[in-house]
Amino acid sequence: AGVHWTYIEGSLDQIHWPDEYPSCGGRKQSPIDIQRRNVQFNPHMLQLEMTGYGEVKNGNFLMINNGHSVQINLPSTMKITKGLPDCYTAVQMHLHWGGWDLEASGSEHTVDGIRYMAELHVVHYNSDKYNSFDEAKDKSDGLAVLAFFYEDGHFENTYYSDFINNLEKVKYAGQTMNISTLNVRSMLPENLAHFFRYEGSLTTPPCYESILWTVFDTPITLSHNQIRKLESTLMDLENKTLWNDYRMAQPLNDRVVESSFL
Ligand code: B30
Ligand code: ZN
Repeated sequence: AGVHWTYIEGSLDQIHWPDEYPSCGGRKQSPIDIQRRNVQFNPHMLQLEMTGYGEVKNGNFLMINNGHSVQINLPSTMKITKGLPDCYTAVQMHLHWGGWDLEASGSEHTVDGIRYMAELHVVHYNSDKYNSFDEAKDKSDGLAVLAFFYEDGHFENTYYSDFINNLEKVKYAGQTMNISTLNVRSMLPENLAHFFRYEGSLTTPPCYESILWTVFDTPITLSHNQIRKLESTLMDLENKTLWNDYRMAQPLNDRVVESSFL
């Protein structure tokens, strides 16, 4: 108690999360390694319908360095209305990444053991069944997260320019800033048809097993410089560079990963 959890260093690193947070030792934990040869094609899984993901102007969206990631709080007008068992309302999005001095990748999910450069999580709660994220976060049908991989390419992704430039303004843990214009759809891959689905957990303590995960196969491309800027700008709770904020793959146990494509 009193000790904040960490990823690698410190007395409450990810190996020891279950000591303080029992759910972290559960049988439906995230992330996982997705093995393509073992996924089950489900032709009934349709592409998600998302409303309110386009450009929002004159908003007031908080961007936060919370010491273990950079997060943008999302407007409740962003919803997933089809393609999941219920309707889900967006809460926040954040990223997980590697470290620039090691040229290390930092996605949480891996595919056939391959770790991507970074990973975006768009977090939603089940607004058909619950009144808030807090009420939903520990319920088995409470949350849905959309996960997207980043790879590095030759061209700058101009839809990420504002986000990357703003990182400097939330350099230190606890710093926040307001964003007035946001277009989440433009920050996602064009093709949203190919995805994996499975039942898992929050990838950080308290690791509640409450997330229906949708992991998209098509990555988002950022330039090498943009990824480097993400990996090197922010500082953590101890004023060290905030990097390698990913959890290792967890056992699949008796779960099945479904895919929307063959
Ligand atoms: S994830 O998408 O599975 N990585 C939370 C939401 C999504 C994921 C992980 C965790 C979450 O809401 N955690 C509880 C809230 N946090 C505060 C916060 O906003 O960022 C409490 C905390 O860790 O101690 Cu950090
Ligand atoms: Zn996450």
